[in-house]
Amino acid sequence: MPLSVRLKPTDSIVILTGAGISKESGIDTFRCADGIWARYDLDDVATPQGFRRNPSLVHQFYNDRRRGLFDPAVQPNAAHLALAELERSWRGKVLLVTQNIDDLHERAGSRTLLHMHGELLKAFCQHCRTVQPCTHDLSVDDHCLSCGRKGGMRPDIVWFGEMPYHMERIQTALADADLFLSIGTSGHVYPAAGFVAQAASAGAHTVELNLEPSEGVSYFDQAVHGPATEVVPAFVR
Ligand code: BJW
Repeated sequence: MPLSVRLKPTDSIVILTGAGISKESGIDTFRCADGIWARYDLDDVATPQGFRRNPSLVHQFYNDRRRGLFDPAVQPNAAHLALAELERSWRGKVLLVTQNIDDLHERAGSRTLLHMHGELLKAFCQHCRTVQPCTHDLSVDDHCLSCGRKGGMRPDIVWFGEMPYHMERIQTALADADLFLSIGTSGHVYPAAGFVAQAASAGAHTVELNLEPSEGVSYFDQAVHGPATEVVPAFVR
């Protein structure tokens, strides 16, 4: 059903995306059978403790994924494009919150976008705590572009046990949302998995668009299951 049938033209929309929206662009998900956690132990590559134990392994993990973004075959798909078009055409507020660390929403044209789990194309200096653009491979020998010190650079990624970014802005938007859309996420990882309950308690209509029922499907008012490139454009048109 087109969004305009369900909402007033100035209503506020919050959209949460996860790895499933980028799957058809050639980027792996985490928890599918062929996903990233089938090849890597998350304790090794997605925790601060893992980084302290073996920084080179973690750099290699994110360097490979960063290089993947420059593969000419990796492009925004119809779902990313449909969300960018929704933001351009909707008169009310649209906030796109992504758990993804790729840049496909930006490339599709989305502008009001928060990366709650960080970005592959940024690095963070643990010495001076600055965030810097990063399109190259990182290593333990890198020097910070800001303070010049060596050995403190890490990918600007939120690992397990760390506080996701932009939480205040996200909570404010959820409290004001009339529609909450969750797209391509399994609902395993908090706090993102809790957003549906927060939006619902604020009175929003909540919709899941995912390949299959997620962990939290029962919390949604409505669910449409299928590939993102089909169900997202059809839902937001
Ligand atoms: C398609 C498709 C197609 C496929 N079309 N769909 C016990 C209870 C509750 C919480 C905790 C707990 N113990 C620990 C915690 C906290 C922990 C947590 O949630 N752990 C759980 C595993 C239990 N969370 C944290 O530590 C977070 N921080 C935190 O909580 O801070 C404290 C805090 C307190 C209070 C308020 C706020 C904060 C940090 C989480 C960091 C997550 N980091 C990662 C890795 C780094 C980024 C990276 O390397 O890319 O982020 S983990 C990984 O999972 C990644 C993702 O962003 C995240 C979510 O995954 P996502 O996107 O859902 O992907 P998948 O693969 O799981 O699902 C894909 C879906 O797409 C599937 O459903 C498919 O069906 C579907 N699909 N093809 C449409 N074509």
